[in-house]
Amino acid sequence: MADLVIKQQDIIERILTMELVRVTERAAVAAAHLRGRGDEKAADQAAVDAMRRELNRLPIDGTIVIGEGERDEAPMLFIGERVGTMTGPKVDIAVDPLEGTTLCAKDMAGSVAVMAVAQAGALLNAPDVYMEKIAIGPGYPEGVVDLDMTPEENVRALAKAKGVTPGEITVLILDRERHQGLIDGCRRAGASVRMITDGDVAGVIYCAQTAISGVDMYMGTGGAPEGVLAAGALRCVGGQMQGRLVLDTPEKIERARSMGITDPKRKYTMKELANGDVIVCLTGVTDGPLVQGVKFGKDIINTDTLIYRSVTGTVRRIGAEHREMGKFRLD
Ligand code: VTB
Repeated sequence: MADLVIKQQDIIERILTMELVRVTERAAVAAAHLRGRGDEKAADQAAVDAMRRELNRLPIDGTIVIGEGERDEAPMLFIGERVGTMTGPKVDIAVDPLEGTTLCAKDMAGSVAVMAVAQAGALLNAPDVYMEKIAIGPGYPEGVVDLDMTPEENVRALAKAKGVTPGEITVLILDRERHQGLIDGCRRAGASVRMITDGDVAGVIYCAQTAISGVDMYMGTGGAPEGVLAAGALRCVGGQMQGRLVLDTPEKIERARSMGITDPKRKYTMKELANGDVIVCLTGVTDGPLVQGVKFGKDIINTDTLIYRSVTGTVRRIGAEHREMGKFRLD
């Protein structure tokens, strides 16, 4: 994707920023009703339904470019679905109505409702496949780490750039068997490896908050949709990220080609994953390090949301008290 020059007409109306909060808030509340019930599908479907309803109320001409899969396998918010009132700006939308479905089903920390909105054409139109990812926070020279370097090389290069020993570097990695080589490599270089069971959108964002999270680098293979969402958020707070789709079957290569991806081995930079004016909005479902989960009081529902905007680098935290609990439950 060519580097987009942001023109005035391409800047999404600022007023939308607040409108988006409602979308992830509703999705988060819907999913939170099903926290800890052990039913990932039901929680995800509740979040999808709520998110779709709210999206269709927005004054936008929106297209889902990162969604819940293909039209035939996902009844709602599939790639290519049009959302909004069709009256406002033409935007592309990436959604993960419930990022960390397992975390929600088990009521474990870190599940969120997340979406990104950008000017049309600014988000990588990726199929729902895996993506190799590497991310670090701001303040490092461009290209200090790279997907094509070994884990040892990346750890050493990052330590050198940070002015610390490799032993002082912490790498965050999804706890999966496929990552054993990666984990071993990081440890061989002396790094500490912190594992997460799910939730690599937040995992990437942690890299930009090393002082709080203790995480210097995110590495590993996770969902491509999560990769695009994470790149959008990281662009707002600063940092570097690379992603490469895992297109390991002829079907996936063909699917990607039909979405405009001609080079299946292409390494995307953060800006190529999410370009232009991007707004990323994320509401906690369960408690986590980035945001608090939904709290159900007797008369009030509390939500905690972060909104990132790349064009200004603003991050807003919106704590909301919702008093229309009945409405929240029913509509
Ligand atoms: C990650 C993680 C997600 O999927 O992207 C992961 O961040 C990758 O897929 O929360 P596998 O579970 O197949 O390894 C999630 O766990 C769920 O979408």
